[in-house]
Amino acid sequence: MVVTTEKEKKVEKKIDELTGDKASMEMLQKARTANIETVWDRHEKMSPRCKFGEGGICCRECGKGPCRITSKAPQGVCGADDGLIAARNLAKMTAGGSAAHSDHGRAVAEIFLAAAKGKAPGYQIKNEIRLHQVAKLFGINTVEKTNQEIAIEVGELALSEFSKQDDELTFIKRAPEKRQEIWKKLGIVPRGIDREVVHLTHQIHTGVSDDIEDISLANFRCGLADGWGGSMIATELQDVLFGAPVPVRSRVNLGVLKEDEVNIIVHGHEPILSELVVAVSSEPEMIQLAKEQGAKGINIAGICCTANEVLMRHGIPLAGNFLQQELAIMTGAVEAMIVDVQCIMQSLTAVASCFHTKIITTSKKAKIPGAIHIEFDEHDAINTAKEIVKRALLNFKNRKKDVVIPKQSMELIAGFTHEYVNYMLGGRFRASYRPLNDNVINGRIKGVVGIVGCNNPKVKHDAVHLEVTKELIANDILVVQTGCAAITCAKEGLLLPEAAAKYAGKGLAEVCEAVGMPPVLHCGSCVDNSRILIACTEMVHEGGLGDDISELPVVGIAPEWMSEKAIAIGHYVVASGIFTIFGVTYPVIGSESAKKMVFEKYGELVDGKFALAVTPSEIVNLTIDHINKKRKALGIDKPKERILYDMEMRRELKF
Ligand code: SF4
Ligand code: MSK
Repeated sequence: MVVTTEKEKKVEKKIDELTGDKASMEMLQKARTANIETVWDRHEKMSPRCKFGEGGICCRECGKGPCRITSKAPQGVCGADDGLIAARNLAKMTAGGSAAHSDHGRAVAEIFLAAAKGKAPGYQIKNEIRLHQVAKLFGINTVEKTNQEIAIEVGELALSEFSKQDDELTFIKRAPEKRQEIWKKLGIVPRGIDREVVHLTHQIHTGVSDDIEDISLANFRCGLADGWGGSMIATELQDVLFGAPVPVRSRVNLGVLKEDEVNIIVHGHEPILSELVVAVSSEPEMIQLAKEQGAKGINIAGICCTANEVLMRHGIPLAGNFLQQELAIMTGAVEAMIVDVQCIMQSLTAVASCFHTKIITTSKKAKIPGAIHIEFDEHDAINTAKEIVKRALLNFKNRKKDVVIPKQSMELIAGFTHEYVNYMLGGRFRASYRPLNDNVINGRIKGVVGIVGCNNPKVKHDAVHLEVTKELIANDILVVQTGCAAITCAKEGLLLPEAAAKYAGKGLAEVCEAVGMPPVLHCGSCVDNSRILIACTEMVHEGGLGDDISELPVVGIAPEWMSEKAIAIGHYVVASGIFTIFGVTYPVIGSESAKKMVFEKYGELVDGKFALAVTPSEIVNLTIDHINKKRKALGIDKPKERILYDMEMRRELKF
């Protein structure tokens, strides 16, 4: 158990400076009282941060280093300057983030193919309509083929996307033609995903490319391989295998945990095992076992993006976002936390050791000292899921007395895919983005903003997300969300249709009320940012808002980002032509030339660029300025006067 010493306690910040979420405040107070260290304590101990590391100008690429750039030593031992070092470090983050998302996509493709071949009991193709849609995207001739044959072809082609040596990724052709032309001209159309990650990692190895523009282009190509490749494959195949999400009601925050039931938390990113955990937990045999242990039932809840996945498809409640993973254990009411990959803190086992909670790792890629490892086996996945759930059930009797579950929980509606938005706005028989485009053109909706990404203890938990989101919807900007950002806004009630009347501007509220939708749309997990790319593309194809994504009044924001995956996402979003604002910090701030590259030159290259804005008002101002600029360029900046027809004018209408 890691404890906070008395001396350290003296410098502790007030809890309400660390998080804006009341449930988290209560659990943080419990942690402090019990001297249990959390992410915020460790963050505090890290201060002051190394300026070289923070600015991206520390290089440890080789044994001659580490080299730190100062005015007295403007080059590393090998001659690398600050710009090169920062650009290489940044690209390394994109490579790491792309690898993580894409390996998720690969894991889904592997299980998809095994399921199609009948070699993965427990999995079957749930959505045949989507299967045919995805087959079409891959150019598969489906005539006179069984669904099984089609699924095998889809699975094989999806897996081959990772190893393409020279051919471009299939889903690239989904982008607007003008965008594809830009990518071709710059030579950044991505090839196989594995190849792009390896290429970029090679290019930034010491003594290879010393040209930061050249590195930036490879950085874009690797990011595009993630967004229009690995992540998109994950999203598409998950929708076929597990079913495409449709709006679903559920609840969010630590208050979803139940005192009288066995609480199992699924945490991480890949829904492959959690889908089966959800399925087996409702089996009578399991419920009976729970009752035999003295519990009334089994309650599954989620953290991070595994949570978003099972929420969207099964209505499983969200226990919280990234910074709440330790706090969920602090309730003393969690029998097991089942983790897969990504965003899982090593400290979970230390916190769990103070309670009865079992941390169960399930991926061969993700092990934690002190956790129980029950490896997921696709050939026997149901039994793996049952074994894990049983461990949780048998642990109920070990609960200690200090169970405290915060009361806070909020209702939400999640699961707005770009396909569903079609139906929601256009109606079942006229599915189309026309109403969205029309409302953007007539100014009821000023623009669309994607607010995505993590929490980061460097800024007050949830606070930046909430302030930015509320201010944007008040300014008639429709917000779409994924990841932990979506969980944050769910906790505040922003994912409910009623939020429109309370928080949205008049125009956006009118649209929301007419359609019955929330002003903030939950679009899924981190890999589902690919859904936002397709939604933007649909807006372009629908017409009236320019020929390219870069012409749309849209902005991407990651207000509380922390993961390398955010940098990868940022690069494919920027390369897709979207102005993208990062909060907290940006990892090249120590280098003037690297800053010039990402904050200015990127714009000249791909008509999308990054900006760094830390405070909510800076973020909102930059966003609204950009949207106004785009509206002006499209000639839709002034509200058109409504023309009222008199009888004579009506007679002249020729129908
Ligand atoms: Fe230093 Fe160059 Fe080695 Fe980096 S690659 S550690 S700058 S010598
Ligand atoms: S889970 S990547 S903390 S959004 Fe996708 Fe949240 Fe960021 Fe992980």
